[in-house]
Amino acid sequence: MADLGNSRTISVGVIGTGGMGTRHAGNLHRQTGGAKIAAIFDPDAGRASQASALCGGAPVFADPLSLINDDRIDAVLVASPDDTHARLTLACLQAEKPVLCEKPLATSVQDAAAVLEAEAALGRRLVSVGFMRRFDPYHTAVKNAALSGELGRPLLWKGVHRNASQAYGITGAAILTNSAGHDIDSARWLLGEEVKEVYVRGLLSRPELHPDTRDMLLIELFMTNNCMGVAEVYVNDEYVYEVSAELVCQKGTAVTIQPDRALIRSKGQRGFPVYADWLSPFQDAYVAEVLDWIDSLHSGRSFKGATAWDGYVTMMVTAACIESLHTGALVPVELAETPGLYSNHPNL
Ligand code: ISE
Repeated sequence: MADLGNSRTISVGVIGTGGMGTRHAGNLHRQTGGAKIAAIFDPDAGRASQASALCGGAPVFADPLSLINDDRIDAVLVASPDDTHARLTLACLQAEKPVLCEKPLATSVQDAAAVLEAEAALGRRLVSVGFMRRFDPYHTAVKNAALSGELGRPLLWKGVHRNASQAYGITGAAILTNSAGHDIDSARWLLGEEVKEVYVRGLLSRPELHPDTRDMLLIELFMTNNCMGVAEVYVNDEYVYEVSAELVCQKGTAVTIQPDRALIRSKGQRGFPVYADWLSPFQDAYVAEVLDWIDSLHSGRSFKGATAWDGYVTMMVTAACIESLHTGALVPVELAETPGLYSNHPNL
């Protein structure tokens, strides 16, 4: 792998230019001095060339593997569909290139474990995972309040995660993998503890939806050190994208507030704007995430966000949640000791 720990510009290839990949590409292009978008791939050529135009005309590649293996590319950002993440991340590890992979790291425990093993075999951390709430100023304020010690020991994490709508037919398992992974990561990160048992219940919110859909999920997490988490994940509320996280501690609480920056008075009403998706409310977090990633590549220090271990653990917990949803049972999460490669990470 090229030595990135100097002042030259890091050439980043972006794989996947849907809403998320295009947002990352634009943020990297506009906000980071030390990096440039040097390659784009998307199976939809129109989308790829639109993203390229946004980033100063970065070359569009014909396939993701030639992008990863191109000598001019120093680092890769993967924002393709969920079920391609593990395979593309493995290809980056094989090419010994740093990769920022959107969540989830994988869609099965087996694939997540394969990434972890490949990184362990290299003996250095090249994989970063895009759990962007770790960079969100509202979530980090809650984390800092807990770390200050002023609130006493955290007892309970409470999450709300709502989406306006989902594709017809989406299953509870897919919602747990794609959406609830954020909440699992948020609970681990804010409580500073691992999940040891899960209990999940799900409802179909309307009779006209596919019978296998479970779009209102209640997730209970029982953590190490005798604390707990509970999340409502409701993904068809028809009105808003909304996320919050609260820590209830022995002597106080801390909760994120929605990033509403203006009180709007209009049409006989006074209120706050709400967002249809996650891109605007988490824009600051996405920018902070890519800036930290690029800075970590320049300086050689660790990325402050989630590692392959966090991506793997989230997949382990997700698989337990899917089993609980399907069986109605309390399901244990059997985690091995944190491997040495990840044990010095400041963020669990
Ligand atoms: C997306 O990555 C998110 O950030 C949202 O919170 C989530 O609800 C959505 O399903 C994800 O794809």
